[in-house]
Amino acid sequence: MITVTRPWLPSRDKLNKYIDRIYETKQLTNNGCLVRELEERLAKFLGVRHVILVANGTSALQVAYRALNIEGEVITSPFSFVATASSMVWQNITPRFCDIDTQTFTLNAQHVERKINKNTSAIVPVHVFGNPCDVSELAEVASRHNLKLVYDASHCFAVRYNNKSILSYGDVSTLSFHATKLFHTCEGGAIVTDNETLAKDIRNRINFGITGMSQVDTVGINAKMNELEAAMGHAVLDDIEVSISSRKEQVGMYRDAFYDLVRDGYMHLQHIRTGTEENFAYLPVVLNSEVVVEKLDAAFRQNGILARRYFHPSLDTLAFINPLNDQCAVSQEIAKRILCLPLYAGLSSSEQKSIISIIRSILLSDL
Ligand code: T4K
Repeated sequence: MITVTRPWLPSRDKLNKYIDRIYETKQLTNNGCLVRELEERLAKFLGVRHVILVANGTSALQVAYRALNIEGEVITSPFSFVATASSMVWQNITPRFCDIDTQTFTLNAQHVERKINKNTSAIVPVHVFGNPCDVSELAEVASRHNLKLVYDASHCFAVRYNNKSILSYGDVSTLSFHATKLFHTCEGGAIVTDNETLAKDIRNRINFGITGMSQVDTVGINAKMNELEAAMGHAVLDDIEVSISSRKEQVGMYRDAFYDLVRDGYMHLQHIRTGTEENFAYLPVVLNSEVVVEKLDAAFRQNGILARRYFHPSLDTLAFINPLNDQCAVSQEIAKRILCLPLYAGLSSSEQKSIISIIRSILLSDL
């Protein structure tokens, strides 16, 4: 089976080198040395000030909302994985969905301002598939209305924008290090911020609010990463350049192969914002109708290929996370017509050629 992604698996020798440390220290969790060292390595590699490792990308969002006192209504994107919005509802925050841009698939910053009311406390845009949002416009809107700005940057490991890490925009950015991500720790995530006081508060909150042997200062939760996950993170980080460059080659091959299909209007690709250094984590294609998507998906399955309809359905169509019934026509339309293609180190060029040939035969036969 060719699946949409496959986790990067470092060599057993490399992983064992880190796991040996756990056997030496006998520290399995609670801020052990592998977690601390991984935080330092990641901060350096990503070019950011504070990286706080957590249990997963969803808890990264939840802790960030809590630490920033986010409540009431939050403006966010309907074109994302469900965790972006369900993490809000879980904390009694009401998501207000604002539509996306047809080309970049990120929040349409001009529409955001219209959704702001007296109950709004934050904006949570998503750099979807690693494509940067309109960060300067969003920063202006947030500052004009005194709102917190939290980027769901789950797809953005190693993405840079205008010569700096995309994670350095906003009050906080969150990452997912799930097994399906470019950089992973099996399960895991991180909260990234430049603000020292906030970083300290977040560190306390992910460990039950405990600040000393007999001291608990605030409401916290258990959102810690453990040492085994950190060991995997170290080993994956050792190989990250290889993993990115192999994806870069594959994305190049897809883009070249789709040149005429895009030119002749059979599909369109996400417009990557100028000034972006990409991480090649996803390769979404937008087809002309849901019928074509279903046809292609069926042809793929017949050939043992499992592409994925990320992100379908559009989150504004889910009543349990959209109590105020916001409607986002662009997101609904893109969600129906999008398909993410297989992309991972280890996908062979002959496998990629057969994926491309199936796409061409379905799209060109659909005249
Ligand atoms: N915000 C955004 C924007 C996100 O995209 C996500 C997560 C989050 C927040 C929340 O972060 P976390 O709390 O998850 O850290 C996957 C992931 O579970 C999820 O992390 C990710 N986004 C989302 C986009 O994709 P599924 O249900 O599509 O995964 P699954 O299990 O179907 O895996 C896809 C393919 O990957 C499989 O067909 C085979 C392959 N695979 C998967 C796993 C887990 C493997 O080969 N090995 C594996 O261990 O959600």
